[in-house]
Amino acid sequence: MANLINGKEIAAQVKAEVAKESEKLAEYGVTPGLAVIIVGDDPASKIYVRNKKRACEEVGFYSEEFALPEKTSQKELLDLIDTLNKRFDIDGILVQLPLPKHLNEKTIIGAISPKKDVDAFSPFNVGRVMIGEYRFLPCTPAGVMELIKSTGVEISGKNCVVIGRSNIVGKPMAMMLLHENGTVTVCHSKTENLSEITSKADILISAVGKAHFVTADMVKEGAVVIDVGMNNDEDGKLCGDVDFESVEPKAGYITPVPGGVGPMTIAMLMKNTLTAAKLNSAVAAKRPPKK
Ligand code: BQF
Repeated sequence: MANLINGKEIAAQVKAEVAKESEKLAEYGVTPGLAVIIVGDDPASKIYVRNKKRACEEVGFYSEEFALPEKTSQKELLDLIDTLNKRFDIDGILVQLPLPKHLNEKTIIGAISPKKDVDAFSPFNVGRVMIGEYRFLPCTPAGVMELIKSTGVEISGKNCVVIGRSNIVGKPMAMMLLHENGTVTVCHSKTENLSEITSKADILISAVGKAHFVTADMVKEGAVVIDVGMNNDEDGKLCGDVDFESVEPKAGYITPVPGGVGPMTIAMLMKNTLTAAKLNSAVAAKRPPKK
């Protein structure tokens, strides 16, 4: 039977550390502030935004939600980001993805000041991750790294297989595992002999978006299995990519869904917002805002 990796508990530990540091900043009159922009009314996005706002409250951050209508224009959104880039009380800016189709995601994300880009999605911060010199790591892969570390399993030299090659999870995940000296393979929808590759993985990370995608035959005995998937099963219940029932007995360590990677994504966002606040308050101290 696998050891269950308790993402909720580890996320609580990360948030407790952030809260402690947030208290220290308060002594200097600094309250980290996060702006969350949501366009339209996708129900899943609304839940994610609520989770982020609640986490801000838990760690003592200021948060401001900008719930914009579906029909918001590119210019309106860019103007809002420009305003937030300049505000001294806002340290982190995040645009909840996906955006409605008439908005250009690349342009909008690129408009966020790199110093406030707490999702680390802008080209500058993406490039920083590539060379291993970053202030912010993208929240989901950063959370996955913490979960792997919690097992005590060494990454160095191990076969690490990532299924999925998105800019948000798969690609940065592979880069971060590589920085930890993993031997990294990235699989995707065109990969041939997928199960042959995955069954050699000491550390297997699935970010596919299909329920029951990873089955026991694809998993090496004793492997660390990290499930990044957020899907609904046949009964509409939240589940990951991993067929938990069959994989769990074979894995060495496994994350559940819910309560695995999801809570860590939120915790790492809090960590990034704290980092941003430290960065931006140092700037503010040098250039106090004009009254
Ligand atoms: C949990 C996300 C896909 C696309 C865009 C806790 C979250 C989820 C699950 C959460 C996610 C997924 C977020 C749990 C934020 C993670 O208890 O298992 C928290 O809020 N997430 C997002 O903002 O955008 C997404 C997944």
